[in-house]
Amino acid sequence: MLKRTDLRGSRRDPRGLMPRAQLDVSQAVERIRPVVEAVHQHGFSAIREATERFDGVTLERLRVAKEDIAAAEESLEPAVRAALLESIKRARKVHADQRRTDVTTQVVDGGTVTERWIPVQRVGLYVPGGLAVYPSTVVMNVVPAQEAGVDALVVASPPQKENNGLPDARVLAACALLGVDEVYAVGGAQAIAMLGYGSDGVDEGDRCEPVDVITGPGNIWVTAAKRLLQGTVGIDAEAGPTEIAILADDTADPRHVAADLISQAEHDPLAASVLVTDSEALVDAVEAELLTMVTATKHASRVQTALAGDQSGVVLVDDLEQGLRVVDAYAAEHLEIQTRDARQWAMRVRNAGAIFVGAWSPVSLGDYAAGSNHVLPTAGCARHSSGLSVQSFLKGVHVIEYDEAALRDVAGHVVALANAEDLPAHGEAVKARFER
Ligand code: HSO
Ligand code: ZN
Repeated sequence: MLKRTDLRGSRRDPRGLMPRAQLDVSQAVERIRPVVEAVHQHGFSAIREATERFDGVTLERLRVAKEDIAAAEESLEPAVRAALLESIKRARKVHADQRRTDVTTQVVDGGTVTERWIPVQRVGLYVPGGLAVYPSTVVMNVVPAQEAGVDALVVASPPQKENNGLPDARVLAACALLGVDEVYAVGGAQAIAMLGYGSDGVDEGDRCEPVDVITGPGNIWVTAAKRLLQGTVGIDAEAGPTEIAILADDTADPRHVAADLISQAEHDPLAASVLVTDSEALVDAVEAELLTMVTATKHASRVQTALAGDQSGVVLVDDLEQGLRVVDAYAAEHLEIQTRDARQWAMRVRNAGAIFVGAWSPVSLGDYAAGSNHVLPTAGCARHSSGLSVQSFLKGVHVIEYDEAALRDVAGHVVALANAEDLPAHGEAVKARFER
């Protein structure tokens, strides 16, 4: 079911040889541009029209009433509540440790530079709701923003026909458990535009003020809209269709490997599941497991499409050294290491959104309850970007304070550089302080 790419004996750079989705966000940007522009110009009426067209829901208001959020929390199944609370607790523990402290550097006597970490003021968190609904994503977005000290948190999530045009009840309940009460029943590109530009609503209480940063995963249209809004607002790394890569040797359990490949394929027909191994025997065993497991799984057709797609496959390598080069070139959103000495291999990986070490750390654990964040860079963006964290909601600001003697001391250098750049007024600004 998985396409095989045999890189054994190949000395070529593996980057272009890996299975990867052909989806092109820049084309999607052109498709959603009219929606985003309409929301920018016309606000509520454009959001309403787009929601009718894409979600088949007629919006009466943008904002979800507080009573509806509270009711969703009350109706939450006890086991799901307990799981969400545990997930929140673990995520808080990890993200609290990511808080930054301001650092003051004494550059010279009388001259300091302090780096202050200041939270952004208002953040919009997008929670998808297409093929699946994602209360866990509420946790993964809200917890780091709260730990960063963000003042205002807003959630947008698509309206569900089955929930009277409200976002999914479990998403609303997760908001309630986290103390978030500004929630909009808007999804897709129109939600990103609403968060970025703000929008009027049916009345004053229904307005959405623009945010400073938008985070959260989404489908290609959401990702495209975030790319379009970047600059107007800050965004986190682009998180598109999910990916799992597994680096495995002959010690890996084929059932675990197959189950984990299926677990992320379940998200989306465009999801990518990639196995990188030096063991042909493992590949055969995994294929055999997939045959029975895929037919038995609930979302079999979605999983089948994802596994058979060009973005998924098996990559055969000579040894784990080559395997390491391959997974680094691929830069997966999630990378599992199921090998001998797994931790040692994991410590040598450079490019991955998150790394899951050994037999007992599957990606599903990280999706829900490891304490780590599951909003991670996809499509190779792990080469340059990090997953969501407290840092995503902080800005570092330098505060410079020199006294007279310290400025006098360095004045000659400032004047010399100013003259070298033919910007003499820069130098004058320093000299003026010492001439009388
Ligand atoms: N694997 C997804 C996150 C998720 N999985 C949410 C289940 N629910 C992207 O990291
Ligand atoms: Zn997942």
